[in-house]
Amino acid sequence: MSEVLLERPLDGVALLRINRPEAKNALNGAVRRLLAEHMSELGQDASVRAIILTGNADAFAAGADIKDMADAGAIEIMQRNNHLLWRTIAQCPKPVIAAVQGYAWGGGCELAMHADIIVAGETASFSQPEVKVGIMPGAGGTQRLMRAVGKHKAMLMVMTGEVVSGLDAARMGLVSKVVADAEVPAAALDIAKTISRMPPLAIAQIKEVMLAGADASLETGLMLERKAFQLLFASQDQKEGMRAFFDKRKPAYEGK
Ligand code: CO8
Repeated sequence: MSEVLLERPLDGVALLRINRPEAKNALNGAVRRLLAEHMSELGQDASVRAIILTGNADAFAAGADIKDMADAGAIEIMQRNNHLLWRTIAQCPKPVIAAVQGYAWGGGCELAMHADIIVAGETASFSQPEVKVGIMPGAGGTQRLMRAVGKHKAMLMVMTGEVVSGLDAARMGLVSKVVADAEVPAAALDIAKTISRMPPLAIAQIKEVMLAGADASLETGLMLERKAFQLLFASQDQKEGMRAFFDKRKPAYEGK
C-alpha cells in the first residue's frame, strides 16, 4: 500500500494521509516525494477546494526518518534537495488544514506548520527534538515556529526539544483549534467543508496575500491586500455573493 493515501471524504475536499504506522509516520524520501506530487496535482485541480493533511490517531509524523539520515554526509544531504519538495507543499495554492493527533515531532511539526490551519487533539504532542540527535530543524522549524509563537517560546522548544501538548500549542498560537483527540478528523473535515463552500478565488487571494504579506513591510502587505481586494471585483463570485445577500439565499460560487 502507498505510504501516502489520497482520499476524497467530501465533494471539494481532498485528504492526504501519511501511512507508515510502523515507523510513527516518519517522513522518508518516498513520503516527502509523494506529498509534494499530490500537493502539486491537487493544487491544479479545480474540483479541489480544500486539502486535509493528516496521519493516524497515534502519529501525525514523528519527524524525518532518522534511518534515512544517520549515515549520510553533508554533500549527500545537500544533493537530495529536499527543500524543493517542501517548497512545493508550502506553495500549494489551495487551503491546507493539518489534522494532528499524536506525535508532530521534528519534520512532522515542520510539516504541520506548512499548513494554513492546524487542528490538534488535546494530547497531541508537538516538538522540535532534532537537537537531541545532534542536528537542528532543517525544514522551517527555526523560522516558521518563531513566526508562529515568537522568539522566546520557539527558542525554548528548539534548544531543549521540549514537548508541547495540543492544549498548550493552542494557548501558544501554534495551532488554530484544539479539540478532544477523537474529534480531530471531524473538526478538520468541518473546517474543510466550510472553506470548500467559500468562493475559491477569494480563498486563493486570501492565502497568497496573507503569506506574502507576512514577510513584507506593513505598507507592502497593505498594498498587496488592496490589489487583491480590487481584483476580486472582477469575479462573478463577488456579484453572486452580494446578490445572494440581498436575495436572502445561499450563494452558489463557481470560482469564476
Ligand atoms: N525516524 C525513523 N524511525 C522512527 C522515527 C523517526 N523519526 N520515529 C519513530 N520511528 C520508529 C522507531 O524506530 C520504531 O521502529 P522499530 O519498531 O523498528 O524500532 C517505531 O517507529 C516505533 O517507535 P518507538 O518504538 O520509538 O515508539 P515509542 O512510542 O516508544 O516512541 C517517539 C515514540 C517518542 C516518537 C519515538 O519514536 C521517537 O523519539 N522518535 C524520534 C523522534 C525524533 O527525534 N524526530 C526528529 C527526527 S530529525 C528531523 O525530523 C529532522 C527534520 C529535518 C527536515 C529536513 C528534511 C531532510
